[in-house]
Amino acid sequence: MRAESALESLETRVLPAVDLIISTATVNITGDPAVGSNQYSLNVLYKVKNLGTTPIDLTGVANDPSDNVKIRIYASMDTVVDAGDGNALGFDFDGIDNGPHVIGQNEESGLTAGVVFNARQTFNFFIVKVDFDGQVTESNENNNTFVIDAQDVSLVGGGGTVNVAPKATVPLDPTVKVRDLNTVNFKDGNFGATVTGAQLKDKFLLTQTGDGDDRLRMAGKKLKLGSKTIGTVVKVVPKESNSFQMSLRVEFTGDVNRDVLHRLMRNLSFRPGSKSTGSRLVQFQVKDNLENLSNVTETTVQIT
Ligand SMILES: [Ca+2]
Ligand SMILES: [Ca+2]
Ligand SMILES: [Ca+2]
Ligand SMILES: [Ca+2]
Repeated sequence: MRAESALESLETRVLPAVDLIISTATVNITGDPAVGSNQYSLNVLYKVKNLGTTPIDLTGVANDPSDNVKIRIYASMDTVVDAGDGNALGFDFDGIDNGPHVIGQNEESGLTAGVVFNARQTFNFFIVKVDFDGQVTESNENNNTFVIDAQDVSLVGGGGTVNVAPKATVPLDPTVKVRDLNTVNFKDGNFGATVTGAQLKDKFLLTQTGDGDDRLRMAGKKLKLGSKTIGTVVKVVPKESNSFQMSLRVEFTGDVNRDVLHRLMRNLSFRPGSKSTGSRLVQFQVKDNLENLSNVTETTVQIT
């Protein structure tokens, strides 16, 4: 009898509690901006979990949004939500409001959704926050955020083989694209191309594109857009002492938007010497304005 009453009094001391967290969240790029735009298509996924002992109804009365638990995705320079952090998407998420959606202890509820997002340099992190407006009283109000680092830069391209005759010229990767949600100006970053297994007289060439203020070209050690110098070009020619590795790197010293970077990468060409033979491995890599390095793309050049 004594043991039983002790157990009963222990049970009555366990306070009912709700504790919501974001147990997982991801943001993936599913579509790239059109020329002149910075608008990406994204797929957002999140899951809300109840760590508390009391079940919680996430949507309550059907067709009444006022009692729904809402999730907001903030855009923040740091990993903490504070007053200056805006709503990254311009709207909030909640569950389908067609009646109660109850989650008990350790149960999850979430969604995946396609959204659009304008890349910008005024944030580094997405922060997903459940119950951002305090609809529910929780035993822990300080664990409601989930931080997603949005600083990465990546390249999509490479993988193929391009054929070129000696002394002819071929663009190395005419459809390569850059993805970066928090860099729209690559000033202070760079672009590098490396050719392994080069031979004497192999060369890089940049095909000139655009007219007037939009004309992009290499002039000696300068990358020029119209009359403005926007980059410094460092070329290494193939020779025995560097194991016949040739490279080209452009350090961006002026404004370089996504479209200009694309024109640079897509119009960078390779010209083998008149006696060149064999194949070359070509690698591209980009560094963004925050020193983040992209993946390395690889293309093969076959001299035919
Ligand atoms: Ca919580
Ligand atoms: Ca509701
Ligand atoms: Ca912040
Ligand atoms: Ca970036």
